[in-house]
Amino acid sequence: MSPSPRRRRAVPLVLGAVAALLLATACSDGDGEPSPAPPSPPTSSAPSSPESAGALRITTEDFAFSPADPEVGPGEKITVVNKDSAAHTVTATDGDAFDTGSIAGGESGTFTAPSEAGRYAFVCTFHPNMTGTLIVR
Ligand SMILES: [Cu+2]
Repeated sequence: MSPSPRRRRAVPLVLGAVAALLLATACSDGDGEPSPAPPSPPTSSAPSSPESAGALRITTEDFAFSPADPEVGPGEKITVVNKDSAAHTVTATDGDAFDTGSIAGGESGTFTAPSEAGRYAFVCTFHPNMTGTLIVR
């Protein structure tokens, strides 16, 4: 006689526990769906800061390029930041592969790397002792 009332009580307890588990599972599934998939869109969904997204930067400081031998991908856009007070340029010495034109002191400019792989010497047209080599992979 005594075991049957125990069973009646136990059944709704188990059902309640199962329901709670199902609810908890459903909740965590709902939370988990959007979060575990961040590595998929690397190129398309990053329009906010293209400059900081791995874009190469050359700095001119104390009448020198840093780095002096930047390595870039073909057609990559390069930002040149002039930290001197004098104007500088990043100008390809061979032909007209690229040229930032004059970048005033404290300003920045950009140029686009050639699409063909190779080594491209460049110079500041104002200060011929400022030289570097752009390496296009
Ligand atoms: Cu210069």
